[in-house]
Amino acid sequence: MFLLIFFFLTFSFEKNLNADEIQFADSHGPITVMGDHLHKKNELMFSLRFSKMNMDGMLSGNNVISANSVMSAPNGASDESGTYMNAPILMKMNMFMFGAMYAPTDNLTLMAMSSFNQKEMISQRMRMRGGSRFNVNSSGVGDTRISALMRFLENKFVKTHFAFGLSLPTGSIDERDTTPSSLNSRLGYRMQNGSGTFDSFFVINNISDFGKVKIGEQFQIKRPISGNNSNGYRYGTSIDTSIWLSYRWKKNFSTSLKINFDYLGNIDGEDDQMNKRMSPVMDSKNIGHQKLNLSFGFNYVNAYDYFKNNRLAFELILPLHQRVRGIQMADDYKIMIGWQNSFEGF
Ligand SMILES: [Cu+2]
Repeated sequence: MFLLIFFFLTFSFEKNLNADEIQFADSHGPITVMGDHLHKKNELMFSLRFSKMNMDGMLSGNNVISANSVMSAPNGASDESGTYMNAPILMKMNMFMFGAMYAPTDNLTLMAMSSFNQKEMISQRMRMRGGSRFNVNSSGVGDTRISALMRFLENKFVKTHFAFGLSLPTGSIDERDTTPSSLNSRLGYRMQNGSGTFDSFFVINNISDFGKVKIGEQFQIKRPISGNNSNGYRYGTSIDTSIWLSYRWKKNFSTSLKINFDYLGNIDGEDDQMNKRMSPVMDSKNIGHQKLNLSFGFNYVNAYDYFKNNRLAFELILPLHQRVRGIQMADDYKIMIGWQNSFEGF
């Protein structure tokens, strides 16, 4: 990824494109917003995104709690009375996302997206067991999303489209690693790569165009449609709503400010290979949240002949408010870097 950016910056100082050949930087939304734009008939676009997310410490509801209190106070572990034997301290997630978009007509764009995940979680054992730390890792392909984006309205000031999509369970829900209790124990819910279910989702996306200033809104709702997965559970409904403001400083450079609300409902069922007493991350009661995030980003479009109209975008996401169900890790920050390139005439 960084090599790619390096080549992109090094070899792009050649000849300027004519002004009318350059794409507007803000014709795409912030890089973490998926399916924010349609393409013209016969246009094909490829994208690569890299994201890094850190989670640090624990929350009970919306209060920060210490690792020791997770393991000493009765926290309602499984049967409302016990304590957890381990507490997660830190979690790191890297995600590489690959996407393709193709427009068979001006009013319809098809989109497919998948990912590769690397996750690491560091936990602390209870004092009775020495209080030492251990880490577990997982990696693999995540779930794959396919969707159809349909134009609803487009004029000089407003662009609105809908999308209907399906998330396919290509990510594993059987990630395992060595823990103090077993050499090969199933890892907690957040360490798994997929949901294990077919999920349907619906998106409404709206852009208001005020010239150099644009305001975008996206509403997305997703829910499982295939019953419980093969390990006996399904995630609740999730809602993701974003509103962003972008400003175009130059034709090929814009910055954005985004507020995003992220909701996940309660889980249905549980993975009975996870021992709830082991850790809050293995207890199905500790799933579900409401989060409010603030993001800063930029979009850049290469305006030189080499790598013509290749896009580079970045976004930093910081939590403003988090309320979790039960005891869960707290989001610390997330960054995303993305590259996009479109081709005409297919
Ligand atoms: Cu696109």
